[in-house]
Amino acid sequence: MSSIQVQLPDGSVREVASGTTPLAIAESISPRLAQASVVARIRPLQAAAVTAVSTEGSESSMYGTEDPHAERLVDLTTPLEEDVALQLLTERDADALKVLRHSAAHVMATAVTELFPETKLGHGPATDAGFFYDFWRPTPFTPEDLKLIEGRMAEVTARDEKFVRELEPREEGLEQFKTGNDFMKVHFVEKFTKPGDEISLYRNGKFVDFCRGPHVPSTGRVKAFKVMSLSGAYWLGDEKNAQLQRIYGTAFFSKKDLDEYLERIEDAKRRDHRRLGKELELFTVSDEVGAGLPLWLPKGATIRRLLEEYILGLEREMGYEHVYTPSLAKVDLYVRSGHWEHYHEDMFPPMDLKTEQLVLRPMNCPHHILIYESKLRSYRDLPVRLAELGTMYRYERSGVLSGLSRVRSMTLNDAHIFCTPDQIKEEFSSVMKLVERAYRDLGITKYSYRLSLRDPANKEKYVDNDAMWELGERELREALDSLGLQYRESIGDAAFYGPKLDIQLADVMGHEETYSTVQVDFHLPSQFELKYTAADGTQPRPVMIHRAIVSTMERMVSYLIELYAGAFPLWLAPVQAGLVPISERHLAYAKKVQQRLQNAGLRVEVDGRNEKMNAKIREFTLQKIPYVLVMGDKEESSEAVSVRTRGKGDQGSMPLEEFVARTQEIVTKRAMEL
Ligand code: TSB
Ligand code: ZN
Repeated sequence: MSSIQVQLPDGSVREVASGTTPLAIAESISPRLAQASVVARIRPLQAAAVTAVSTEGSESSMYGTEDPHAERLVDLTTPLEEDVALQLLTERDADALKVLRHSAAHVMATAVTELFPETKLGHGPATDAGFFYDFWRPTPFTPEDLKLIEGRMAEVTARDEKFVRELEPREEGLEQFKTGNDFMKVHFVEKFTKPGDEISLYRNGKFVDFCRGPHVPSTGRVKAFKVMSLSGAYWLGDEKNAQLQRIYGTAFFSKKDLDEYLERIEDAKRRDHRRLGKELELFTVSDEVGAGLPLWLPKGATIRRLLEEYILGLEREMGYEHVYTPSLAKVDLYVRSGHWEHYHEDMFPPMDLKTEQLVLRPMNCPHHILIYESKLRSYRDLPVRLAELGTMYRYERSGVLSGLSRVRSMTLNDAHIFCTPDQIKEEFSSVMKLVERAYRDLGITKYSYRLSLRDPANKEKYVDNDAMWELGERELREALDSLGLQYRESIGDAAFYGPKLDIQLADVMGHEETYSTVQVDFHLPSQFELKYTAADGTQPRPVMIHRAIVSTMERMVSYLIELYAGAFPLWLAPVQAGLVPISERHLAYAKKVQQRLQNAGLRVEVDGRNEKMNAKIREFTLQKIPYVLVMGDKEESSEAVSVRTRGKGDQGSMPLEEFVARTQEIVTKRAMEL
């Protein structure tokens, strides 16, 4: 029998008989390792190029034929027949989790076909959050069915059936699927294999599925799982086709991980800004206005106004000049800037007025450029920092719209800094200081830096000028390094005119979006032939820095709603105190207290309804209002209020003036604590 070389991660090489399995090698190292192993990663040793293997839920990676020399995952029971580098993956490996989840999809399909034998199978890949399986069945699954399926899955895992790979001539397999009316499997076999191939099937117990694998050793490994939800989808995404039922599930290696995940989902639901936006009356979206065009309700508008006033104030301190410009312009302006060529897809179509064509602006930069141009600038004027809460419109596709976080009409805390090349670093650094200051005041603590670069191959999306891109990138990197900031890089996320430093915030589920951004641009100054008069009388071109500190009002408010789960710090709370007169005869005193607090700059609501005191307190509490002030005879006679603080409960009576002084201090300091 011939032998092969197996190289282990520590560099050591074992010579074993050809056909030895990763499991056997694991056992020869230690029985504990064999127990702990889930799946193996191999790389043929003569391979020239190494491509990472992914078990992500795309069809092609499930069944597709790929480069035989690439790194790939195999079952622990796959016979090794060539020289390979071998890595045994345990539960700690992210790829192992994906394999587990794909196996969990098979467990689900096993349960479904046992319970509902008429079901036809589609495919069942792992996803970032778990897995799903697509089924066809004449009747819809009910929530009770899902419970049954989950119960049966537990039985399938308790049976601890081995996942066994079987190879079968393609034509035989096809024949069986055709006889069984398995139209989706027939489609997959025909799509991913060719005549003469052997096809790969995985069996556990009586259940068989067309699948490229790999899988965990047995169904018993799928211990911590849950059936999550059901949705409809058309076969191949075409509404003329059969309607499929997609059942989503998730799986983890341990109950603890599963519980943590479920907890996180609950938390995310509780914080979801779309839900809180409704409950707390912050914003609404109306079908009659259109998708992605939110309406700010009075309380949401208050938060937005506070945020706007806050950032305008900071900018004034930092030497920005504020301007106002219209939300539309002639198409020609955007042709000149390059938006028309490179950003067209994100713009609404122009309005044809016969004598001219107007278009809703997707960005504010060209308007600010014209303001820069409106007079001669000398080196002494630079940097010129033009800022605006600029409203802009982007044609985001309907599928990506979400509440306030991704919209079609938005107002950006925008500014364009026109400076000399020498001033880039200092300007960049003061923008970063502004970001840090704003995040501190807003209570944002978790963020990361992303250097967003162009994709040099994509000539459509990015201005074609290598020298310019290299310069912009170098400027940004140097500026980042001089501040000692850690960042990661992302190819293909630059603006069409230049590289950006993006500041990424993640939501509860770990989903990231860009908020603040700083962008170095040599392109627009050149398109508009911008100049300034230098000390020596020459007319060099300024550089532009585009920057947004708190992003769009929409996106930032959506973030703050979720960050605080609607319980805003005092300075941002739309209503800061809810007043509860104990009975009707205390209403006059409550109105007097309201007046006093409003004069002190506080936002206050009185509940003057003829309701029980506790009902009123509950209502204000549900609205997450920071303070509920209760007042009866005792308070009235002593000019006091009885204070209930959000999250802290009943604090007892306090002189009104003391309450005013305390709250004013909290607001001024923008303190998080009440
Ligand atoms: C900073 N011209 C620059 C500006 O000068 C510009 O527009 N940059 S941008 O295209 O990156 O957009 C700025 C910020 O707007 C983004 O970082 C993001 O936080 C926010 N934003 C972008 N698209 C949307 C959207 N559809 N909904 C909500 N906010 C958005
Ligand atoms: Zn800009």
